Amino acid sequence: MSHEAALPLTDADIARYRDDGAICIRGAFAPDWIERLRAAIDADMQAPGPMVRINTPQGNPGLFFVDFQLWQRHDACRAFVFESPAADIAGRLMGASEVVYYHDHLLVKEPGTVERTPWHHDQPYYPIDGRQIVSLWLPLDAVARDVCVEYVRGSHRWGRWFAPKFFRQGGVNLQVQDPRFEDVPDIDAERSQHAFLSWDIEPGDVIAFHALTLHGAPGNRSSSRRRRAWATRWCGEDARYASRVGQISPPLDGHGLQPGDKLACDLFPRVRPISG
Ligand SMILES: O=C(O)CCC(=O)C(=O)O
Repeated sequence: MSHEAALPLTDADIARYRDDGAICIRGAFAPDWIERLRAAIDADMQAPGPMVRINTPQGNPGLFFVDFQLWQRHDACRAFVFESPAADIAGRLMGASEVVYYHDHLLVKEPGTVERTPWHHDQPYYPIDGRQIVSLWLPLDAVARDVCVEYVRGSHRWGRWFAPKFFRQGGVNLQVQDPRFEDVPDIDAERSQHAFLSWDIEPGDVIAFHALTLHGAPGNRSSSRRRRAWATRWCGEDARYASRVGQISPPLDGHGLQPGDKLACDLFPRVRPISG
């Protein structure tokens, strides 16, 4: 049986992803994946990677912990990239015949964390042009809707690119420049003008969203429930390396790509179809 035959995705899901820019796929990953990834994430928090970021100022309750590239350090994360249904889900949503793994991003909000994830969309952080870029936001804990990431429905089709900012507020900012960039609108002030998507979500479910879909997240008001989420980023064959002026995030380099190149390389492995 091919991976695709077993996918928990219908044509209606794919059409909704294209229209709305974010969907929740229920029961996409078996409990064994969740157990293995939880262990890897907890190990990573004990011994983080070189790009770790703490977004909670000292003295504030909780912890908003961010790290990257777990697939390079943890066997379970690497296995998820190459062996789980994730690559096939990403490929079908993008309508892609090739799937390249771009990077991963761990976002943990411990109980009591007050820091919001600011409104943003992801593609302006990346040196990538093209439409085939999807993220899979995988919670490793049950997440209530009032803690879940919120998505502005259809914003990936606005044709707008917003300047990227670090999630930690009040510090230095990312200085990526591009003539397309404008400031992120005050989405909270204009809530009545938009439709929002967010879900009560269980481990095994996953949210898939387009790299231009605006999103943000509240803190974690729960006094007892962790909010561990691991987001993996996937590209299709239309994605091309692009030069950017300033600092991209995450700062992944050493790939040797030139503007216009397809992404597949050692740092961004092609996972479907398997090369070599
Ligand atoms: O987990 C969060 O708080 C935000 C997630 C996010 O911004 C992302 O996955 O791009």
